[in-house]
Amino acid sequence: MQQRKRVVEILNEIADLLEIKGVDYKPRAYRRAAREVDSLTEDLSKIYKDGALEDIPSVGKNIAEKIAEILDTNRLEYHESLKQEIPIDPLLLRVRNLGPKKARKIWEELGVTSLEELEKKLESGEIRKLDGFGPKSEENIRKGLEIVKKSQGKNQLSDVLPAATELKNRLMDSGLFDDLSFAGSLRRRKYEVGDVDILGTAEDREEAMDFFASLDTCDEVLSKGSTKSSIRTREGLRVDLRIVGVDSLGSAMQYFTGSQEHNVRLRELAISEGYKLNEYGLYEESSGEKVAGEEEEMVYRELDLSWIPPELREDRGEIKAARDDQLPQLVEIDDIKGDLHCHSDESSDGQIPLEVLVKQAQNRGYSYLAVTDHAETSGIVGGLTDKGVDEHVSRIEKANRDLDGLKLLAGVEANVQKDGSLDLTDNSLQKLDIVLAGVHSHFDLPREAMTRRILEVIDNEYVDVLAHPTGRKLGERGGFDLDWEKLFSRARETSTALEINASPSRTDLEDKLIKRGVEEGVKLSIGTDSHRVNHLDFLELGVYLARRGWCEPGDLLNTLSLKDLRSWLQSPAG
Ligand code: DGT
Ligand code: CA
Ligand code: CA
Repeated sequence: MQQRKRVVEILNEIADLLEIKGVDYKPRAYRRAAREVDSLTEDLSKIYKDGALEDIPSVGKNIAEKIAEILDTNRLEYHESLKQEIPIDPLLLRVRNLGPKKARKIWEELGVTSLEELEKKLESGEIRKLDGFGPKSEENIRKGLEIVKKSQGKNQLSDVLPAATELKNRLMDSGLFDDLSFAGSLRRRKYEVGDVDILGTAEDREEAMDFFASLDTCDEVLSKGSTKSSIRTREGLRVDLRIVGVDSLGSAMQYFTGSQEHNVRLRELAISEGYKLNEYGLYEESSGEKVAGEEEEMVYRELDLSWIPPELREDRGEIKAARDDQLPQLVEIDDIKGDLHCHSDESSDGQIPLEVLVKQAQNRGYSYLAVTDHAETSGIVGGLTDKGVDEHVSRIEKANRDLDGLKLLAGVEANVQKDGSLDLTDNSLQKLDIVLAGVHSHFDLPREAMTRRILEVIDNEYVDVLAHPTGRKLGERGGFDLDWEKLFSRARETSTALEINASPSRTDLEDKLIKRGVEEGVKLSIGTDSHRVNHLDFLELGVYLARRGWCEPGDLLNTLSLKDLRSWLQSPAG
């Protein structure tokens, strides 16, 4: 799993470096291959073992050999030599508004190869003096830089969770541990995770730690002791393992799950109630007697709180809610009846044939799946036109005739134009079961204009769901500047759902805004925005995100039965 990521990363970096060199079309070949490898559902090392690398679409002999070298040695000579030639930190290229041409220019003229140097040159005003840059471009680069800096050292949950789970299973399989769980941000299911925290008990701590440090995925042992050890894996992920005593497992879980803000608040409460709280237990201040430690739930219980699901532990009112017995009954994966944002191969950037979408939905036991292809002008030619909508609807109808227990919804992801209008006529929109509308251009409008634009979309009687409402892309661009109060209340009034886009690079709405939406009584809709078959798995991430946003089943469209969903979609306000 992680090896695949490493291959994808290297292929993309090669493309970046070749672009900086000004090489033609080769970069595109590497990028295409990277995309294909990224969307494989089969294990890459198995494909390699079977000698079938060249069967991967867009992978020819040359790239196949390179992939093999990465799988064998975890590095690639060709990549290393390119990096020598062009010493630019790949992170620099992630800065929005700094394409390969500009990156090359600031490297050649100002010697900038890293984020730090870029920041210095922005501050000294040297960037704006370069040909083709100017104050506006300086400002944009500065914004882009902030975003890349913020995501530095963070990993997406979608990458970390499978890798960490595999590692935890291997530890467990050794038979040396009695019990192992995730703690930290991973247990809280944050969409970006710094390091992985694993916590457990073991009879022979030394032996257990020796095993951990000798895992073949371990690239470097950062520290090693009998209660805590840290390693860096070959894929660059840092993992902290803590072994604690059985009698303090619960309080250690509580402490190391965090968040730090939640812990500070909890400790304050404990003190005000006459207790002392740390990772070893909850103690009565006066007598020193330990009243909880073995079980996490008891730590909360003794403080007169109900147990707080880890996703809520961010100091956003969860402790008061736990005290008042007002915690939400969070949505669970089993409550979900379908995916409301998927692209078939009718979208030019989509790759999933309709039959495959059907199969995937059936495998997951969905009652419905919305096929929401792009409309024509979403910056991508080859989307649905008004004429295409008729064909799309009849294709979906035809597919539904053979289906039992699952229905496809004929949908579209229409494009929001600069003035808030859509790129399909009302006549087309009304033929569809579900209409998503999303912004794919003009991301930088000032607050007032952007708010007016989005309200226009919400007011459109045909729009059911506002797709990826903030437009953010992790590590690339921030969300729109919007008047959220207005937006939430109008969405509620018009029964327009706001999307929880589960695609890892979007995670949009984010948890804080989801929570506010829930408080305002707005409906939310989880969609994976699948373009490749393995993207359908993102649904799970969408549920974690919804839980972090305090969503109960009733807040989501995805928990409705097909019948109720249809009537919600058809009701005049829906
Ligand atoms: P990350 O790794 O940056 O995604 O975020 P976390 O939350 O996993 O943070 P991490 O790995 O540094 O520590 C795990 C948990 O341990 C953290 O959520 C709360 C607890 N913790 C660690 N250091 C401290 C501390 O100095 N004070 C308090 N109150 N809690 C701490
Ligand atoms: Ca952590
Ligand atoms: Ca840690």
